[in-house]
Amino acid sequence: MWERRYGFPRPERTSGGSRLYSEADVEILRLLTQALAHGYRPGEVVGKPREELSRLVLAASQAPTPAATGTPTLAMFFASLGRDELALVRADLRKAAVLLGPKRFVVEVAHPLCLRVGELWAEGTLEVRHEHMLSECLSAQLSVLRSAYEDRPGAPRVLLATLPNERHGLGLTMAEVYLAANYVTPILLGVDTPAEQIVKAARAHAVDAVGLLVTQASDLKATKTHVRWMLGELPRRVRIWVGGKGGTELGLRDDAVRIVSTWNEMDEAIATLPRGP
Ligand code: B12
Repeated sequence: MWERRYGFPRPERTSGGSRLYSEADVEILRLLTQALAHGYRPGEVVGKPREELSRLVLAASQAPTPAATGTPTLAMFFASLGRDELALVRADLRKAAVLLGPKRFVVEVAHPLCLRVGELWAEGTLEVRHEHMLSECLSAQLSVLRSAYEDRPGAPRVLLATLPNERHGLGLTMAEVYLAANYVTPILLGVDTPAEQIVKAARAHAVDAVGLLVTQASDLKATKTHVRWMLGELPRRVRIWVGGKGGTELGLRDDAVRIVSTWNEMDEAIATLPRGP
């Protein structure tokens, strides 16, 4: 349709009549996809040169996005939680997910809620039942979001797990949705997994990277030992991404290890993954 309407792309044809796209056109098409995801209409962007599209996509990705009208605030979630009104917490999570979409839901709602519930628990404002209930509600909502994505053949794959004795799993579920929303196939192995099983799973699923979540509750010395061992066992092309506050404290220096402590760093890590034809 774009060929007819905008004169772009103009693929060559094989002898059998199939369209044959140049590398340059594919790159422009990728940029166009990103521009559309930022809300541009095809008529505004198709036909623009590559440099202009790159600039426009970069600017759009850095622009602060206004909160969608009616999105429940963090204070509203904690007020409902404090009153044990779980139906309201669930309903507001659903509402936020619909209004914001999966990626913004993770970045603007799930992640801040996760961090704040930890603080409120530490200062004694919320009780254990509140934090556990919120974690359950968040996990359930994130799973719903994840289930909306089909695994795409040819998409890069990232295995997600925590090492033994690390039971904080919400970060993995957030990473799972974030990756799926970025055209990456996440494979969730789960928490408290022996290093040897992570390596076996990485091989069995032919993943491109292994994402480990390391919180401050992790035994950092043991984690370092496990990661070093895994580096020796994994195929050399497989990178290890380390997320979580503990990850920044590990002090691991290896080209195959990437510390992912912000969503921007997650975007950068995703950009390094191989993309199929
Ligand atoms: C949320 C949370 C919980 C939730 C866990 C819910 C769950 N199912 O995971 C609840 C409230 C239930 C909980 C319980 C406990 N917790 Co807790 N918890 C936290 C908290 C606030 C966040 C941990 C987390 O999930 N981090 C991951 C994400 C959410 O955070 P992030 O690093 O900012 O994420 C960024 C990047 O790392 C990246 N990312 C996120 N996930 C991933 C994953 C991958 C693979 C990658 C690549 C990147 C990535 O994306 C984000 C981009 O900005 C931390 C404090 C903290 N700020 O880290 C305490 C904390 C880790 N918990 C702590 C403790 C002690 C506990 C408990 C033992 C308390 C208790 N006595 O019951 C229990 C045990 C939990 C368990 N099951 O083992 C302590 C650990 C202290 C220590 N040195 O041992 C901490 C540090 C809190 C504190 N200040 O005391 N916890």
